[in-house]
Amino acid sequence: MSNTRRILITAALPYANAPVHLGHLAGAYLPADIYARFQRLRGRDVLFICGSDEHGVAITLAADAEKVPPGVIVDRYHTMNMEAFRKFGVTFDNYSRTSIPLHHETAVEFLMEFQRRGILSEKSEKQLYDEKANMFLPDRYVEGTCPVCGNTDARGDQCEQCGTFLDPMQLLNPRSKITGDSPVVRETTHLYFPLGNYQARLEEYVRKSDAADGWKENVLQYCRGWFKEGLKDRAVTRDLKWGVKIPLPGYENKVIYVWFDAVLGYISSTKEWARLAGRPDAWKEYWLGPDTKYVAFIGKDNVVFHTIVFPAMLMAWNDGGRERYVLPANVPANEFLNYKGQKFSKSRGWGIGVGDFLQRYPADPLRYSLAAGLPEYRDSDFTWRDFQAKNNNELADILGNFINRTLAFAVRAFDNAVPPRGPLGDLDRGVLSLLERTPPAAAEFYEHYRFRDGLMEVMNLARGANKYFNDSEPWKTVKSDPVRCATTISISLQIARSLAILMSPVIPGSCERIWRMLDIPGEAARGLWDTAGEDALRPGHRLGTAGILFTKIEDSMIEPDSTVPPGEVAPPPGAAPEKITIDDFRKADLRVGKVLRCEPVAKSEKLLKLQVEIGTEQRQIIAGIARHYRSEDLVGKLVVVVCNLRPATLMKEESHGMVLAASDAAGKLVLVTPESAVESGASVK
Ligand code: B3M
Ligand code: ZN
Repeated sequence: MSNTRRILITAALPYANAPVHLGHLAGAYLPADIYARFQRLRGRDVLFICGSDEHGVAITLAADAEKVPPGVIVDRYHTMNMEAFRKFGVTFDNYSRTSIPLHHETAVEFLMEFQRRGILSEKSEKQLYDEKANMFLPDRYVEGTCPVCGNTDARGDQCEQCGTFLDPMQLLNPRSKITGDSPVVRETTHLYFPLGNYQARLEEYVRKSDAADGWKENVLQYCRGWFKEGLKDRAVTRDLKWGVKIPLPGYENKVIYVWFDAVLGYISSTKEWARLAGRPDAWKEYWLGPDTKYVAFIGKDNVVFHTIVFPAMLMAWNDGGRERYVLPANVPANEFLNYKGQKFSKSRGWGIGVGDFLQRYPADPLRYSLAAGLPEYRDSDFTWRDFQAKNNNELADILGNFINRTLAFAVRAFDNAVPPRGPLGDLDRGVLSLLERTPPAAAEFYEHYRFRDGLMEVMNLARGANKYFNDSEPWKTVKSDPVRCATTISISLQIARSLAILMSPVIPGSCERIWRMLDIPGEAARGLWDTAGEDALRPGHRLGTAGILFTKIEDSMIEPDSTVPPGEVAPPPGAAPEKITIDDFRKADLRVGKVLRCEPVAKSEKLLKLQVEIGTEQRQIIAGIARHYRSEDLVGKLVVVVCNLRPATLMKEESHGMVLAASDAAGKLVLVTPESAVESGASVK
């Protein structure tokens, strides 16, 4: 797979009903952009496609709320979001929109082809109807109580609390979003796509694609869940006025279901790209080319549409024998990025908009801090402190510092040119070997959609380079051993060039600046990844002008993380935490321990130092329970210990695990202890 040359990359089409926020970036757009930039650096033929999703109830509800036509809403947010992505540095080859005629034609072509071939069936079904507003209530036009988790604000299409996909008819106590009334039930006719007929082939497709390209476990789990439940017919039309019109008698007041048209938006956006490029058929090279690798980046709430619905639609088309569309080879979906403990959400107005953020800070620190904390395997949190720390301690202190001191030295001691190298010493050989290993190691992660780990590899090179500079002490050797000094600076300049290439998928703007400072022709993004470790700066090469790469972010410039700023909603009381699998739970090694000794931690009011016996082993654990227990009361107690927690140092004391406690109504911590005596070391399941 890794020698595929043509790569089609799509990122989910965001609804044009609100500004995109940091959660969207972390979920799909940043990983997709890093992947696209990385693959271009590897010399692959990349096409990166996106656009606005401008249909569906998400749009009409926003329009209803403002009492304006839907067109006003989509025009506003399409422009705003396209601009936010541009400022964030996302390198879409085309950012289209689903309201354009080309898209409507594409969606109608699919629907009519399916209809002509007898794939769709027409059925009458009972649906909710608002008598006051005189309309059917599809999808999000209804809210009510989730039959699965009891959330009283579940939407007609999905419960945001437990993630279950719903049909409005499943809601308990449904109410109309338009009038607030309880709807009545009426019959209506729709076209249905027989998803169930494709189940066996879809299962095979998911299994084979996973085997070939390593799908993410979270994505596979969603698929398994859907397969287990059994795929059912899905209505592909809706009783709405806004959307893609259907040229069939009896369907004058209906439109195509938004998800049926939205996934085809990837194809119509590619067609638009081809037209704009003056090669109207070029889209076929990607979508119909047998050797295209197609990767669809999405957030986890869109998995089913990309691993089941869209592939089934493409299979159905392909069965017609005219053309064969390529199916996604992988659907990398991230978990959610949270903000102050809650999922970013457009519909609940929670989070930070990309446009707002980029008015205050440049894109690269945001790209870097999001990339370093991507929610690849589990939800992660955006915090202002972390953003500040990533910028100050990593970008500025490690990468920026290394580049600046290297260039400053070259100006001062070598007349702003690359000095010649002398014989290599151990330090030189060590860092050159790190330099040689980094591009393939990071590439291996990036090829497998592990962007955090890939970035970590590259940052380790920056760390290693900084240490090399320190240990080589060029400020001393400049006088004592000028040949050594020249060697150090020559190698450091070489690494600066390599870092400009290797970091460019994540912080492209800064890497262009490093490139300018080194005065290398062309752009860093065009340099080749696979040769990034090679020696490319010739002795005598003249350097450009050095400048500050990253500005430190002061405490006063960031917002507090702990308080809820005005205008933002407080977390809903008792919101259900995310569901985990039994395997997730089993990752925690919980065991019964017996407290052997206990004493307060010096200078701490909160901490106690426990020596705990766990089977044959003894460990020190620091617990924040000094306000709730006296040391002498703990000795002999059985506790439950999380044994495989990473060791931590608290008030200069090492802690190897954590004891479990609950807090009572008054906030007092109560240790969890087995109900009757068990041996220490027994595992808790
Ligand atoms: N517009 C959902 C969303 O914005 C939906 C994705 C469409 S991808 C074809 O999250
Ligand atoms: Zn629910």
